[in-house]
Parts: sequence; structure tokens; C-alpha cells
Amino acid sequence: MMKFFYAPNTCSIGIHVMLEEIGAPYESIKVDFLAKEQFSERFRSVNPKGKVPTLVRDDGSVLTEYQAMAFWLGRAFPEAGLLAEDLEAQTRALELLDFMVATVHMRGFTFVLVPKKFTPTEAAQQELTAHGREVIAAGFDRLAGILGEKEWLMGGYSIADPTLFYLTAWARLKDVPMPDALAAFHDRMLARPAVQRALKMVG
Ligand SMILES: N[C@@H](CCC(=O)N[C@@H](CS)C(=O)NCC(=O)O)C(=O)O
Repeated sequence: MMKFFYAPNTCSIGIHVMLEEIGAPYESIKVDFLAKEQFSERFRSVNPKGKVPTLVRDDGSVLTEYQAMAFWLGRAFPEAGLLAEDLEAQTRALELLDFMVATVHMRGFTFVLVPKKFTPTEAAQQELTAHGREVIAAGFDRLAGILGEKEWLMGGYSIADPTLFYLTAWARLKDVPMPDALAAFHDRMLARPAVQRALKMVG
């Protein structure tokens, strides 16, 4: 059985939702960030990078890095329909995922969620947070434009949507404004049984 390492209120919820949409058996294991468990020997022996999401597959091999994990899940469980078969659609999905994870998350939300990680100075932390909010605002505008009138980012539901969901969940958590289209998207995600199951498991 696959083993999935997650932490509450982190990007791992995106992969958690994908696992629930897929329905293959897995065990979910919480990494307690409040207890700094990501730095523990137990977790570092699984993922030396100390990051969630981390996925141990059925053959025991460890998969790290959000985009790679999402791509693998999409390809390995085609019956779930989370990733179209054709090269162009797969390339566009990766383009979207990279923008959401590497830019809106890493260059935006990181500075809003954990500015203390980068500087001990309060004024500098405030500047970082303000910069993060600008990156998020521009990123959210772009994503709302891509979503347009559609229900899901790529037309049909795909690995891109649980990824956008972890960003909109952070926006709700941190009172970061988002365009109406993204707020409506977030509510559509909350109505999905797989999302409800994943949120319940995370607690
Ligand atoms: N590119 C990263 C994104 C994952 C990431 O940034 N995870 C955060 C949680 S959202 C984390 O585990 N942080 C550990 C820490 O802050 O010590 C990956 O998938 O490895």
C-alpha cells in the first residue's frame, strides 16, 4: 500500500485530494510541523529534504516534489481521468502546476505564511509579506483569467485543480483577497466528496 506523508494547512492537501479522487489504497501519515517533525530522523530517513508531500509507492520507492508526484499520479492511474493522454495537454498541465507551485506558492504564499524563516527583523518580515501578497495578487489574476468561465482550469477536472485548491485554501486561511472566480472555484472544490474526505482526514 502507498504511504502518504502530509501536514495540516500545507500544500500536501493538493496531493491528498488527488489520492482521494483516485481511490487507490494508501495510508496517510501526519508529519507534525508544530513539533518540528519534518526535521526528525524518522521523517528525514524517508525524505531527506524534509518536505511534504512525500509519497512512498507500492514498490517502496519514495517520490518527492509536488509537480512530479501529481504527474506520476495522473499517469499511473489514468482511469481517474486527472491527466489527459495527449502531449500538449500534459505539457500545459505541467506549465500550470509549475506556475502555481514555483511562483504563486514559493514566491508568494511562502513569504506570507513564514516570513520569519527568512529574516528575524520585523520590518523586513513585513516587507517580505507585502511582496508575497503582490506576487499572489498577480498570480491569482492570471489564474482567474485562465479559468475564465470554465468550471475547472483545464476544462475537465485535472491535477491542476487540487493544486489551485491548496492556494485558495491558504487565501481563505490568511484572509488574502482573491478574484470572485477563484472564490467560486474554491466553493466548487469544497463540494467534491474527495475534497471533503481529504479535509476530514487532515483535521
Ligand atoms: N517544491 C516543494 C514544495 C513543497 C513544500 O514547500 N512543502 C512545504 C509545506 S507547503 C514543507 O514541507 N515545508 C517544510 C518546512 O517548512 O520545514 C516540494 O514538493 O518538495
